[in-house]
Amino acid sequence: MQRSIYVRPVGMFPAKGGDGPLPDQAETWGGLPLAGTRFDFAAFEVIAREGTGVVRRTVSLSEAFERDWGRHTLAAADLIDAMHAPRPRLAGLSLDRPRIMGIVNVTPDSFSDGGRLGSVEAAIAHALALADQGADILDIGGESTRPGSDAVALDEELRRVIPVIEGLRGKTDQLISIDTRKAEVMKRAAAAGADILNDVSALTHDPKALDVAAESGLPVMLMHAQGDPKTMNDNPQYSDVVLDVFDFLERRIQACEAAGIPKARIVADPGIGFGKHLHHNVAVMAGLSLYHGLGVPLLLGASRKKMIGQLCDVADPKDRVPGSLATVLAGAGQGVQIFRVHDVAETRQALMVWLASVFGTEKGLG
Ligand code: 7PM
Repeated sequence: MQRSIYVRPVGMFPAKGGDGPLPDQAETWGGLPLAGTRFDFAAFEVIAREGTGVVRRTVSLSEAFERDWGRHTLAAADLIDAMHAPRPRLAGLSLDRPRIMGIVNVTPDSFSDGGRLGSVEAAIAHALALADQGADILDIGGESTRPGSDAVALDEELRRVIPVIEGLRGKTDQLISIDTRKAEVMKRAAAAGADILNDVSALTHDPKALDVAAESGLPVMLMHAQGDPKTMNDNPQYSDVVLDVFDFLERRIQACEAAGIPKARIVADPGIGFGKHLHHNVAVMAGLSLYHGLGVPLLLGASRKKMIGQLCDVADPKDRVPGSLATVLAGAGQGVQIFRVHDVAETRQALMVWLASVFGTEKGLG
C-alpha cells in the first residue's frame, strides 16, 4: 500500500494549555497539541505523491480545516487525529518529556578486556553507570548490526545478552530493552526480565518474531531498514525516502495490530543509517515530525553514526558526541519522544538546557 497524501505537523511552539483537558478545536485555532509533548504545532505541511513526484505545501490549521480535501479528506483526518493524540505510557514510562535510551553493546569488540565473563560483567557495570547518568531505558544488544557486518549465531547472541539482562534485573529499576532480530532471543530475554523488544528489522527478519512478540505482551520498537545489514548501504533505492519510510512503518504497525500488538505497545523509528546514504539520512532527520502521523511514540537513533562523520569529516565515532547531541536536539524540536544514545550524561545535559530554554522551566527532565 502506498499513500497518496501525508500531513506533517510544523511550526512547533510551547503549548499554553498546561495539563488540563484538551480545549475544543475552536479555542485551539492557533495550534494543536503534538503527540503528548509540550509542543503545539501551528501549521501542516501537506505532502502529496503525484505520479513519480512529490508536491509539498504548508497550510495554516484554519485553512486546512476549512478546505475541502475531496477524496483525501478521510486519510488526512486520520493522520491529524493520530499526530495530536497524547501517547499512553510505555512499559510504565510517561512520554510527556524526552526520554533517554542508553546503548549497551555486548559484543566482544565493545569490551575488550578478555573473556566472556569479563564482557558480561563489564556490560552490566556499563549499563548501571548509564542508569546512574539518567538513562530511562537500557538497550542491551549482542548482535552487531553495523552496516557490512555478518549475522551472529543464535547461541552466541544468547550467551552474550541473557546473563546481562539477568544480572541487571534486580540491580536497577530502569527499563531494559533487548536489541535483537531473533524470536528466540526475544523469548529468552522476556523470561529474563526484559521490558521492551527493540528490533531493527521491525519484526520482519525472523518469521516467528511477530507472534513471539505478541505473546510476550511487551512493547515493541519497530525500526525501518532497507535490506540486510551486510549489504544495506551498497545501493539503497527510494522513491521518496521520507515517505517510503512512513509507508513501511505504517505497514509494520498494521501487521503488529493484526497479530495482537496494539498501538499502545508500539514505538516507531526511521532507522538512521540503515540502508540510507547521507542525503537519505538528512532528509529523514529534517522530516521527522511526519512520523507522528503513525500515531505512536517516536524513537531516534543517530548516536555517533556515520552521517555525523560524513557531515563533519570526523572518522572516529568517539569524536562524534557534539554532532550526536545536535541530532537529539533537532529531534526534540520535532517532538521525538525517545533518543537512543551512547552518551547519556551529555544527552541529559543537552536536553535539560534545551527544555529550560525552549519552555522556560527548570525541571525539564524530572
Ligand atoms: C555497530 C554499529 C553496532 C552500529 C551497532 C550499530 C539502532 C538500533 C542500532 C537504531 C534502534 C548503532 C547500531 N541502531 N535500534 N540498533 N534504532 N531502534 O549505531 O537507530 O547503535 S545498532
